[in-house]
Amino acid sequence: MRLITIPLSHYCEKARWGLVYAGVDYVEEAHLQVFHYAAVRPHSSRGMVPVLITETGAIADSTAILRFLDARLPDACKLYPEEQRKEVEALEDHFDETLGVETRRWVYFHWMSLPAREVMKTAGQGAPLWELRVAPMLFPLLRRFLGSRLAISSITIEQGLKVISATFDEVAARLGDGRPYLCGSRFSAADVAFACMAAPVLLPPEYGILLPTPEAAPVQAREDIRRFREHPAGQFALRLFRDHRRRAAVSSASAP
Ligand SMILES: N[C@@H](CCC(=O)N[C@@H](CS)C(=O)NCC(=O)O)C(=O)O
Repeated sequence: MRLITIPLSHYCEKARWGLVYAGVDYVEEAHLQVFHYAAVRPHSSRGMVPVLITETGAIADSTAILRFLDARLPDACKLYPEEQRKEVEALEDHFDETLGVETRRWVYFHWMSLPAREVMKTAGQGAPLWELRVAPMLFPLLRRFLGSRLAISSITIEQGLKVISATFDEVAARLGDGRPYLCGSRFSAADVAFACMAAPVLLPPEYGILLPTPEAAPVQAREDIRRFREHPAGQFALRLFRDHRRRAAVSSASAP
């Protein structure tokens, strides 16, 4: 299978996580933001990544990809266990549509303030050489386009931080009864979605591309990262990355 990505995207990270978990061999076709349109438009009218190209067709959207992969897994390893399907799906949608939107806006706001060369070191991993050569020249235009596409302003960032904090608090409250995962004793798509959507403000070392360490993040972003990393929900997401990010379903299910 072939996964078309913007490598930095946390929605793409969710699809990568699902592919590894399902034990699927795949190649990643990475593109820089905006350059990705040419690759995905034939498969997704919305022009969004991730898109998974399979033998039977293209699947756009990280949730659709996880559901497709889940159909291949034995019952004991499913990311959408039948008896909890509704709860898992509702949480996954909630994290994708609220937390993910705000953490993405936050990360672009801070990283786009860096020089192109710095941004490219992280965002360009795996992208074609020609895109890496052309992008720095277009950087002021890209910055303006993305700023308007993602509605980035100091007001939206401030409001977004409140949404991120509230979601972290909700997650911490849910885990307050001592359960190891969001829906109880079983690792599910809700955990994958939360960990991935939270990743931009946590910078987990196990992420599918190399992220900067918190010490190397833009100065103004460091206090938020420290705060979210120390939050119980941040600790939970970091644990999910540590314990589950690279593990295939079978070994995960048989783990103690
Ligand atoms: N709900 C979608 C969201 C995907 C999404 O927002 N992808 C972003 C990358 S982070 C994208 O392709 N943006 C390109 C654009 O909006 O032009 C999913 O879960 O896959």
